[in-house]
Amino acid sequence: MSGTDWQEMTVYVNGEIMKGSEAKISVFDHGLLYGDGVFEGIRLYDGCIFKCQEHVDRIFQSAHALRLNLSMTPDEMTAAMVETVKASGLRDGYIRLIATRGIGDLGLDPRKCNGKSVIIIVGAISLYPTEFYENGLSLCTVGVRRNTPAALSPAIKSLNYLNNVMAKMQVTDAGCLEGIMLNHEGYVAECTGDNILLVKNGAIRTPADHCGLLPGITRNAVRDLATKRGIPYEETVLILPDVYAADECFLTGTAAEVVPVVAVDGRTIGTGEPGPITKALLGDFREITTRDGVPVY
Ligand code: PXG
Repeated sequence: MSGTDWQEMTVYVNGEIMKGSEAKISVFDHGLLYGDGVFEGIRLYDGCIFKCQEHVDRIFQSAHALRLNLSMTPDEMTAAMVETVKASGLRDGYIRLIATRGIGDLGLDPRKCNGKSVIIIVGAISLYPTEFYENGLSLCTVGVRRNTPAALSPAIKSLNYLNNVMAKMQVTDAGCLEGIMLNHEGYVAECTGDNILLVKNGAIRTPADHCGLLPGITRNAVRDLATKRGIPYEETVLILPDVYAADECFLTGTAAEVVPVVAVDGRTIGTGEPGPITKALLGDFREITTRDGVPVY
């Protein structure tokens, strides 16, 4: 999403709801000082928080991996999101859920933190222009490798997103909107903020979690939709030539939904137009967005 009109967004900070222009957190919050926190990006479709349970589960898993005790239960977190969305009055939008280690001192020691910063931001969403859903995206491969899981697992959706930010700069320099990140061994991992999936001989192939990526909630939704259609779905190890030789390629993500890819590193993918399986899954996905979640109103 882009940061337009942040002043007018609705923000929850530790139990209080206010306008974006009034929301403040401490300069001593370790989320700011060290990226010591976790987050989720969630969509609101026609008054329904899409895959709410899955996102709440994932933020709790990310927090658990970082030994960060969230100051509320999953149900309380869902209730806080519902309350913030209601206060915004929006039916369609984007929800950013953030939890940090809270206020500490200027040292790293997490024991000194109060662990009490939960922030929820509700605002409008800016999407990829519709032409990309109709004509497809062109990707490049970036030089920045995805974090090695032994250092900081990409499966943890932490506030330390510098790996992705550095990659995104290369994407932008190359004149693209999204780009492929390889893992530390040179296998395909994912994109800077989206998962990547291929179609080859009628089957879907996507990098397995052990390749070092964020297992996307949108990707899981697409896996379930593909299974319903009887399309084989495999999580495996992929190299760039697999991508170049695919019949179809598409990305999944909360913001992107399902977006076709028609070129990678100057090679045309398939026919050079969004493929039939990609289009079918995009249609299926749009149908579940208002059903598969928690209704707010
Ligand atoms: N990989 C990464 C690295 C992500 O950050 C996804 C895959 C897709 O996961 P979901 O669960 O959304 O299907 C993400 C999530 C942005 C932005 O501004 C993108 C994400 C999160 C926050 C911001 O582009 N994508």
